[in-house]
Order: sequence, then C-alpha cells, then structure tokens
Amino acid sequence: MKKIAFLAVLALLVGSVAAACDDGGGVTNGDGDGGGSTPAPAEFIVSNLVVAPAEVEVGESVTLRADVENIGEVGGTYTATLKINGVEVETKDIVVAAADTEMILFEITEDAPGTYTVSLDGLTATFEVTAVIVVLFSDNFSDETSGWDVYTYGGDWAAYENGWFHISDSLAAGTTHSLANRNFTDFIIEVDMKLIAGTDDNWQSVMFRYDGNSYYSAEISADGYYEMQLWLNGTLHMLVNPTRSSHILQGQGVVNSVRIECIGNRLSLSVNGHLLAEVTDGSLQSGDIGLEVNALADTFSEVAFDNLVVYAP
Ligand SMILES: [Ca+2]
Ligand SMILES: [Ca+2]
Repeated sequence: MKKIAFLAVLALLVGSVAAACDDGGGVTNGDGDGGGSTPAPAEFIVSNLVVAPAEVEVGESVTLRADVENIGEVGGTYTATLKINGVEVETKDIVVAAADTEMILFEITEDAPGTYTVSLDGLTATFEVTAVIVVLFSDNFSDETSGWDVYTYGGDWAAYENGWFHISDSLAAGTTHSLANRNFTDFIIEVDMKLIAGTDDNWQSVMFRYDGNSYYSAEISADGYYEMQLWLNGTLHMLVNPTRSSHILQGQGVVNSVRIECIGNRLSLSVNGHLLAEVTDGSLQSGDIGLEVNALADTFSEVAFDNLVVYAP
C-alpha cells in the first residue's frame, strides 16, 4: 500500500482558471480598471521536476518538488494531478498569484521494491525503492570467541586461524563439522570457502536447519561438483545428486563464494553468482547452521571459510 502525504498544492502545466476574467463579461472582481484592457488570465507553467533522493529503501520517503509559475496577470487556482507508474494517485489545487512562482512538494513512500516513474502533468522523473537488507548474523572470523565449535579429534580439527575458520577432515570415516550455535528459520546465507591443503576430491559444505540428527547440507567440491542433501533422523536423502559445474573454481587457494537461500520450503544453492540448484522440501523448519568438510581421497582435506553473512529473506 502506498501512501502519499501532500505537503503543498501543485498545478498543471498549462490551463485556465476560474478566477480569471471572463472574456465576454467586461466586469472584473473589484479590479477598478473601469473599461480598460482585460488582464490576461492566469496561465501556469510547471517546471524543474525533481525527485530526491533517487534511491531509498522500502518505507523511506522521497520528496517530489516542482515549480509552478503563473504567467498571467491575475492570480488563480490550478488543479494538479500526480501519477505514479501511470496511475493517478493525488489531485490537488494550488493558488498562485499573478506573475508569481510557487514551489510544490509531495512526499511519496512505497513499500515494495522497484523503479517508480512519477509524472506531474507531462513532466516525469524516476526513483528506485530497494529492499531493506537485514543482517541476522555475520562473522569474519577475526574474533575467535564468536561461538563456533573448536576442537581436535584424532585427525580431524576445527579452528580459527588468521581471520578464517579452518576445518580439516581426515580420510577416516565420518565428516568434520563445526556449528555456529545459533538458530535460524528462513534466511539467505553467504560464505566464502577455499581448499587450503590435502585432496580436492572432497565436499565442503554448509549445513542448515540443523537439529542434531536432521539437517540440510549444500555442498561443493574443490574438483568442481555440487550436491544437496537432507539428513532426516540420521538417514540420507539426496535432494540434488553430484553434478559438475564450470562455475565452481577448482584447486587449492581459490575462493568459491557460496549462497544458499532457505525460505520456507524453497532451498537453493548458488556459487559465484550462478544459481546451480533449487529444490522444494519441507522436512525441516529451523535450526543451527554449520560448516563441514569431507575428504574422499588421499589422507585429508583442509578447507578455510570466511565472510559468512546470514540475511533475512
Ligand atoms: Ca576473515
Ligand atoms: Ca573423514
């Protein structure tokens, strides 16, 4: 629902006015000019339409401003029409004295993102409304007390290291993961990940809606594959089977930026700005997030994660 607050009256580009002299009448309102020339009727020019700021977030207002000049010899009232995206949203009268200019202002607030075209009697301008970005959680891993699980267990370990979070998984059975120890329902998560050492035949993953025995996992490998899994009460259900993608950068030291959208039943995985998989599954509603590594060959795989952000959808 849009909301228009009218701050001042505004006028049409050109037009006539009720208060102006009637051409056939010969008597003016207290003019006293007594039979001389008839004053030119009010005539309006609208100019200098400006909308500022040109970009706002949802719920923030923009101000529309224009000048209305009366080039006639008598004052008058003019009716102005404001349109947004071609739809008339407000009609107002403005009084402008003879040979005077009045500034007119509208305040406009939109609650849906998009581009809006404002039209005021033939003049147009546009403004952008952007979605409000709400960060639910973020971690650049510079603070080693930010809450992720840190441990060493046999050949597996998870640790903060030089502003990244490292997880190393040995080839021995089982994967290695660390939880954020938080809870999210619907969200978008972005995280960078890169292979540090060991095999590129691995899975490096984001776990989400984790509650112990059940969770989703969106995974990429350092040799160019992705997959999506649902673990439900300890049983694996493949949501997306392993698939190769040229958008996943391969090898050690290269960063892949992973984005997962988890909104209601819709789960999607994007890597480096490319949507790779989208599935519908309603098995799990909320839970923790985690980072996970699984070595599939050689003796181990060490992956580092950074710049993790969880946004509200
Ligand atoms: Ca960092
Ligand atoms: Ca392992």
